Amino acid sequence: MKNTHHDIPPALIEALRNAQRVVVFTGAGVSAESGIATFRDALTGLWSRFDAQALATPQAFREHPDIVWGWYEWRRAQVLRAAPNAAHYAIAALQRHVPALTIVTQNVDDLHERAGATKVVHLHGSLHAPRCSACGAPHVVDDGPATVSSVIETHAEAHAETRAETHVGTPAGSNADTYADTHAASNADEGRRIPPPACTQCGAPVRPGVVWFGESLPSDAWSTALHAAQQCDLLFSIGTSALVYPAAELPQRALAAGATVVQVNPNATPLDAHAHCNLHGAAADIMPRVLAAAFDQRDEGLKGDQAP
Ligand code: BJW
Ligand code: ZN
Repeated sequence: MKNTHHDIPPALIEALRNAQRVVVFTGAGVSAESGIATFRDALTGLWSRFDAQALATPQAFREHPDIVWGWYEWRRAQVLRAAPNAAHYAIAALQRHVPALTIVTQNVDDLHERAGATKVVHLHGSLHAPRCSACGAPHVVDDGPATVSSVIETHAEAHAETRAETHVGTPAGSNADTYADTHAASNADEGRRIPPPACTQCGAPVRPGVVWFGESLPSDAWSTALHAAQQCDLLFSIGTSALVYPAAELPQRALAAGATVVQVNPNATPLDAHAHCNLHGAAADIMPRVLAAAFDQRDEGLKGDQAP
């Protein structure tokens, strides 16, 4: 079933129609066409001199809590303003056609759910579930329109080139003077560095409810995902670089258990050599066509045709 063009192979259509258990494993590429940058895209605007891999660590939060919290607030506001795209809708529609379809996502947004998907397993947590960094108590976020606008506007890209930057995760990142000077330098910059709120139970800083490098995945999410991958007939790996472990094990586990593995990605990944079928292209283009080809539901997966 090797395939390198956009046509949906008949063998895939057949496999999907006959499948009893399907896993849809997604990464940042699925949300790219909703305007949310993928994790390994270079950061832009005010964040262009920062390194996402360095920011997404417990060490960065310990050393620069207001930079890290500000970055996550900026991303959370972006997600609140974004809408699901045709890939999210097509995946949610597939869930209604297949006897059992588990969505396992590495994404920290909620666009699968807003497209109507149910039972979404979040391996890397959520932007919308911050918790205390010490006692773990959940923190209720203020998602009022004024809050969202303020976070977006104080990050306006127009200011990007006019101020000094601090490099988190580089030698400059531990330079307290650079950090303090930058922090004090400009009111217009305030939205970028936001001190995390204090826990109402114990006073410790609240942290984003995501899984950083070096942290364990939530054990219930991981065991559900692993079980689903090992039991499925067909696994789609969509919009992920397949570089981050243990999540990247899931397609390998499915292959080892005898499942058909289909990858949807415009670019090469380490999974190319192992997947039974590589559909090279954007998820928002390909997934509605997979749905239509298998279930003749041409309209169902299209963006906007279903109320979120
Ligand atoms: C499109 C598209 C379109 C574009 N349509 N597609 C084994 C080997 C080596 C290292 C390790 C290992 N096991 C563990 C590690 C260490 C580490 C790791 O994997 N490091 C790698 C970088 C090598 N893993 C961990 O630390 C994990 N924890 C762990 O292992 O715990 C045990 C332990 C404890 C203590 C000590 C040691 C071990 C935790 C990993 C947590 C990852 N968290 C992040 C951040 C979440 C919060 C946040 O978002 O800020 O999760 S990292 C980041 O990567 C994020 C993502 O979910 C994850 C995956 O990224 P994804 O989704 O694949 O995005 P991209 O940007 O990489 O790729 C996008 C893809 O889309 C590209 O392929 C594009 O082509 C494609 N695309 N447009 C379709 N329109
Ligand atoms: Zn607490």
